[in-house]
Amino acid sequence: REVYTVGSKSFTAVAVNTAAKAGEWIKSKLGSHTKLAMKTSSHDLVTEVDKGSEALIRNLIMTHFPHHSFLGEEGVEPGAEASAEALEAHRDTEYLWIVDPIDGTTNFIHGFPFFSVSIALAYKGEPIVGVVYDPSRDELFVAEKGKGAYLRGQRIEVSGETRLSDSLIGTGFPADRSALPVNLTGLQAITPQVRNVRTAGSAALHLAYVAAGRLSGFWEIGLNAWDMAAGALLVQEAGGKITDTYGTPYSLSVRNVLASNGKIHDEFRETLKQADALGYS
Ligand code: 2AM
Ligand code: CA
Ligand code: CA
Ligand code: CA
Repeated sequence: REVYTVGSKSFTAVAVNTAAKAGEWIKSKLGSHTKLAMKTSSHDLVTEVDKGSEALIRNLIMTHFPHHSFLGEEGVEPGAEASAEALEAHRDTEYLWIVDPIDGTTNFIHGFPFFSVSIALAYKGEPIVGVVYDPSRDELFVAEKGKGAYLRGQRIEVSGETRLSDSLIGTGFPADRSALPVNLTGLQAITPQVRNVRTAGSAALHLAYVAAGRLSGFWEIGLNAWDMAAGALLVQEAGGKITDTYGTPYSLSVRNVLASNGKIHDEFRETLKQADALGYS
């Protein structure tokens, strides 16, 4: 792959090449990750591979676009306040790259092959390019604002279910244990109403699966901008809907997310709402 050509590459080409390169590198480190450090708890881990992947991505992107800004998970202190501050610091930034160098670190550490690299470019706070790469399956999901969402050169679309009872729904269990009860309450309300629930451990990949019609919908509480920026554009460009759990349209500052094929969105949200499981403050 041509990765080092400077000057003439489109934003999307750089995002795609960079995600592919980082993903290959991550995959090569599977099973031999080095230092394991706890960020906030034993539920929240980071490896040298997360940091190495972020450095690789940052270097490639900044080589191509030195005047752009960069926001990566591993460059921000853990916790909701630091995340909000980091985002706020970029409020007036025109071009901001938002990167999760490994989404699904827990899976990566355990060798469970469901993790991804998520790279988005936002222009004035709105994602215009989104790439989610799954190196275990060599699946690269890419979306460009107004131009659709693609996998292996084919356009992808959200699924067709119109009722929750026919839906396959994804969710994730928050690492922040204080947010866990509300997620479990939501799970208790949703599970009996849907075909089944999957929780595979990468929010970015779950969103890509909603875009590709493999999941009918997805919700999760307490996420950060880098988990969702690329996946949100994928969902939108694949004809789906993404809001926060309260129904407010998606923005970079959303933390409690609800994404769907659009057709089940209201029923999905209403079910969580009736269980008082929309979020926590
Ligand atoms: P990560 O693997 O990049 O950390 C799984 O439910 C999702 O939660 C993943 O996207 C995971 O991203 C994210 N996640 C893990 N720890 C988190 C934390 N402390 N706060 C918020 N999100 C977290
Ligand atoms: Ca993390
Ligand atoms: Ca993440
Ligand atoms: Ca991560």
